[in-house]
Amino acid sequence: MTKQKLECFHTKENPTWCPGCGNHLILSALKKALTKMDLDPTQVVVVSGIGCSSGLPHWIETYGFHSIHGRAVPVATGVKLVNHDLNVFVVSGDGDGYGIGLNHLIHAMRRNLDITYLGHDNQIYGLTLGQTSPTSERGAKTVSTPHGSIETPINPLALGLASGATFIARGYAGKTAHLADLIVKGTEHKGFALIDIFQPCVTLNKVNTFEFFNKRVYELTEHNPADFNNAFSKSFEWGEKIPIGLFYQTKRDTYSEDLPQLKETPLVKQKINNVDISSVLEKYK
Ligand SMILES: Cc1ncc(C[n+]2csc(CCOP(=O)(O)OP(=O)(O)O)c2C)c(N)n1
Ligand code: SF4
Repeated sequence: MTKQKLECFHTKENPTWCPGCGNHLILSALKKALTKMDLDPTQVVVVSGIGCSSGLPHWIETYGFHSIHGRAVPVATGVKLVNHDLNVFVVSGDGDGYGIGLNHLIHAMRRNLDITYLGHDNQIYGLTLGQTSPTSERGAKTVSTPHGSIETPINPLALGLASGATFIARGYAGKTAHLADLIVKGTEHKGFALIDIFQPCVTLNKVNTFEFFNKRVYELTEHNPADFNNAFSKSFEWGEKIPIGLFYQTKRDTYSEDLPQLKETPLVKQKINNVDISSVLEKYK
């Protein structure tokens, strides 16, 4: 196989995201990561839900599935179970994945499905023009909470730790090389990789901007990702300094490894010639 070039992943169409949106940088980081891993586009599937961020599969030359609101994880689960040789990515916004789709995310993490989850976290509903989302800060003034949100935001990293994800990281769209590196590590990890990504929405979120994050984010260096308790307390560090990087990584059998029917061979490669389905077909005649 010839080495993949970044251009292999470019589409003829350009993204319709607002100029300067953090999504452009995440797309670029994902393409860089796939190139770095020398993955063939036909071995990659990107599944999304609904939202600005969820348009991403249209703008990367791999297989893709733009599903419905909050349901990217069930679709990705189906793809992975049918052919676990594929590299499956989920792209989901904070409203899509941490709101309407949250139950699916929790169950995929505890099952340790071998999927890489990119949470485009802009702390607001972008596509529907600026409502408060599950990760909006307390006090956030938006079109749906003009007097300030009275809800405590979800902490995606702590949630991932509590739910059994085996790779938990946080990236920032403004640090594209660092993010690409996290995506490589998450993809190479066997098991559920949750990567929450700060993705400034330049049009609707005037608080959590590139300037806001540039001032605050720092890369975790002196941190042992095997230490669950430390990862948990680090995940709550939020204020003048906000950590990004790999918080936690552990090893556990994946869902496909524990399922005897899938352990040896992906479903699509199994011989089904000797299975008689004529009685089933008969029913639907
Ligand atoms: C069942 C259903 N409910 C509500 C909507 C409307 N809707 C579309 S996208 C969205 C939220 C998008 O926010 P987020 O997931 O944060 O993505 P972003 O646009 O910020 O990338 C909502 C509420 C819908 N499409 N379907
Ligand atoms: S509304 Fe926000 S999230 Fe949506 S494309 Fe524009 S900048 Fe990006």
